[in-house]
Amino acid sequence: MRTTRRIATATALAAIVGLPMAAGASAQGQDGHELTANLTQLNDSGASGTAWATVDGNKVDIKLETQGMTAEAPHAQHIHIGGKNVCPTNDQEGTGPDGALTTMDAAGQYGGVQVSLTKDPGKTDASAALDVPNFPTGESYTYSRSITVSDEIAEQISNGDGVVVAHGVDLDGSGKYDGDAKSSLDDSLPLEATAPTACGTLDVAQMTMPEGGVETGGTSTAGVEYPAAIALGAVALGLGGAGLFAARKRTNA
Ligand SMILES: [Cu+2]
Repeated sequence: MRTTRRIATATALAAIVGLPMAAGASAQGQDGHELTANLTQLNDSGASGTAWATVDGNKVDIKLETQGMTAEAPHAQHIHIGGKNVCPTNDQEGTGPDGALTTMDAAGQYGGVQVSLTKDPGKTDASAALDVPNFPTGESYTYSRSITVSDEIAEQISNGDGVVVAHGVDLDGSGKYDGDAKSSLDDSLPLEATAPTACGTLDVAQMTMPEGGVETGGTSTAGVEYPAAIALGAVALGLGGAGLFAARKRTNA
């Protein structure tokens, strides 16, 4: 009798301990505070990427993985808010040389900088929009940071009103940011340093942020929908980034 009671007690304890964990996991999904963005190229940059964001109160955890960026060059990156919440298309003509799209050319579409995705210890508000030393560098990089934002910005991002824009593209193939054309944001910088290179709208998540670090992100099965998302991504790679973007928009509509 005594043994039976002990087992029953242990089972009850397990149920009690297990319950909050299960409730927490489902509540996170139902709140709709998980968002993802598929970044596709602008300015024929060849750049692409994926962003995951989770909003919890005033805290935004964001992770970004990129490919095909201008190598050995810094990439300013931000959450833009306040436009029409859309990205320009890759073939949209701008006011730069040979129709290059400048950051300001598309401000009406993706809005202005509200969060600067700098590395620690860089500031993360709009004042750090061109904090070049604190932005990630390289052809493909992974960025991850927990950022505190205002109530208003947290709500806007939660609602799917944020757009992730990465900047910096070597338009003339010289291997670095140069040329006579000046940045639309700061005329002490070349246009190439700030021209948008990839853009994606932060939509309510269809895939879960990878657990843990970069190393496990690509193969994680922690999020149930993530393996399917990888398969979708692989198909879309064959079709080109724009195909994925169009497909996602139709799915969301
Ligand atoms: Cu930006």
